[in-house]
Amino acid sequence: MAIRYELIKTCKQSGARLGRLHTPHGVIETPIFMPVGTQATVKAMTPEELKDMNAQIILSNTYHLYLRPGHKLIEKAGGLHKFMNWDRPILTDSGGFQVFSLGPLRKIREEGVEFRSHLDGSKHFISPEIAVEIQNSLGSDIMMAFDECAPYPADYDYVKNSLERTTRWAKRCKDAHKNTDQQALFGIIQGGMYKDLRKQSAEEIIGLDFPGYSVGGLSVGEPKDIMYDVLEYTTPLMPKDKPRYLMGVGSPDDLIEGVIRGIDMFDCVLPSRIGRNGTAMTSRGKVVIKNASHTESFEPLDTECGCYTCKNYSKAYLRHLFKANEILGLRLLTNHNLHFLLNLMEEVRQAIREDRLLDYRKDFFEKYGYNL
Ligand code: PRF
Ligand code: ZN
Repeated sequence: MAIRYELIKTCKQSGARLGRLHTPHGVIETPIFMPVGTQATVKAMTPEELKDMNAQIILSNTYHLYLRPGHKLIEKAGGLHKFMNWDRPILTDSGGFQVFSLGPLRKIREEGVEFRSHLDGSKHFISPEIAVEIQNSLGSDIMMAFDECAPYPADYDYVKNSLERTTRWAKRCKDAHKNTDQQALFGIIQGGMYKDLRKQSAEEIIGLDFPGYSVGGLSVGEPKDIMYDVLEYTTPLMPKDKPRYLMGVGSPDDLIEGVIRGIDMFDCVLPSRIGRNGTAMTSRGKVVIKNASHTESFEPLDTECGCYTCKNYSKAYLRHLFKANEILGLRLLTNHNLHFLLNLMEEVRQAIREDRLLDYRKDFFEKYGYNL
């Protein structure tokens, strides 16, 4: 077995889980946020900078690396860890979600998905077997099954067909995956916003016995209260002795609400993407750095933050960098936002240790507000 999940304790106040995930590239403390490095780089950050902010695991994408530079090239380079100079754990998403985001550029068949590259329009085909083969070449610690993420809204029959195909594909992924000692393959639960379909998917996927499970198909445009409700229904159906991953979720409020509902792992492009656009997440809500109100603010982005950016630079300077289109500005905001979310998860872990996560949530929202 490539990975082992150790449940250390559950928070007496909230039921949230504190754990450790042992992987071939080291131990991850959970709950954890995973910065996204779609193209074998967390945009604008070096691996040293990621380590300085205590990133324990990053996520990368099968679809993008298959198209460019090609998984065979990365295999030749000695695998994704070596290629990108990152020696801590890596999780790769299967490409399912990315291919389905292509809209009219793709065609779903039982065998797999035919699509055109977003780069040059060339024709490609990814099946469950091919998604596994690509991720085997990349050498990620955790691989994801090839699934279909139904859009929101979608009608009942569509979601039912789609989750049943996702189960058949999950089985094919499992059969195609051979080196289970070095790489763990996670199953993905779908079922849209329909509880009985979530139950069906959970039972089918868990029945296939994967070393970890994710909840897919959420945070696809539905209102937050629906997402929390579906999540709250789904996590109790999942085994307690395996890690649980909520895919594509990463706003501060969703991380806290997800952990309270029993989730251990999260990933999202949000902190890095909005950072490059000049928006910072802070303990007092979001800061849009180009706003005129920051022109003469010689304070850091967040007086409570210990990141490199906040220790060394003022909002006035960061605003200047963004107004002048200087590349350092987006590096500094990316660094701050990722540090902010990683630190938030460290605080969440500490609150679980001390059985006070509901108190922590209350304090957090009182300061932070609900503006992201
Ligand atoms: N499936 C996969 N990747 C994903 C998702 C999914 O449903 C989501 C949904 N939020 C994000 N990333 N394979
Ligand atoms: Zn900071």
